[in-house]
Amino acid sequence: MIKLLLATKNRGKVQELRGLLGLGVLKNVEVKALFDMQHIKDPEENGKTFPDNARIKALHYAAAHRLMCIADDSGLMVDALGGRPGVHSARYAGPQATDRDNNAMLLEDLNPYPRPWKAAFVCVAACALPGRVIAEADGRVAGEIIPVPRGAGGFGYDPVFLVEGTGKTMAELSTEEKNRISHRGQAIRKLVADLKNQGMLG
Ligand code: ITT
Repeated sequence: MIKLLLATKNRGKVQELRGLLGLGVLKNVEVKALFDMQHIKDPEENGKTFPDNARIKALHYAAAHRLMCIADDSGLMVDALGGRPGVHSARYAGPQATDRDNNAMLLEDLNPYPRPWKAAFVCVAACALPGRVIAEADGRVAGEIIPVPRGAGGFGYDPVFLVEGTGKTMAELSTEEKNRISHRGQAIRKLVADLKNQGMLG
């Protein structure tokens, strides 16, 4: 049995990643999350890009726990804001910001700009063994920010992100529907295909 560690402290991501890696996608693989492990210090996420930060997290936890690790660095890029909040999405409204704080700040910052507020969710997933990154993949989904949040699913900016071509916000989709189209779903499916090709996962 191979142990695979999901190197994230975001419970919304854990739920989606478990859905993406479960249901027979992986054989002989036990999927663990950081919450199941002994606590270790977080890495400093000081990369300037999504791939930098995904690698930092995957390498940090792979070395600390001596396990194969998958990390994801993701965020929202808004055209009118020149691509912000980007890699700073988790802490847009400050170091202790909640999802609600971040959404409020985003809508405040977008207020002066004419709609539509075009945006995209971006994700880079990295897989590492202790000391080396063995696979990396990305995903992107287009949409627009709406001024009044809708839906109770997902996490983060999902209630204000209207998914292109669906008429629904990400928060109005079930986890399965979100995983089918999301930035994270795309990245993880590519990552898993690569790892299977390499014979690293069954
Ligand atoms: P870990 O680093 O522990 O994985 P994190 O939440 O800090 O958790 P990131 O640094 O990758 O992770 O920041 C991602 C942020 O981008 C996240 O907190 C949300 O604010 C936003 N985000 C990413 N994917 C999202 C999604 O699917 N739906 C809504 N918001 C998302």
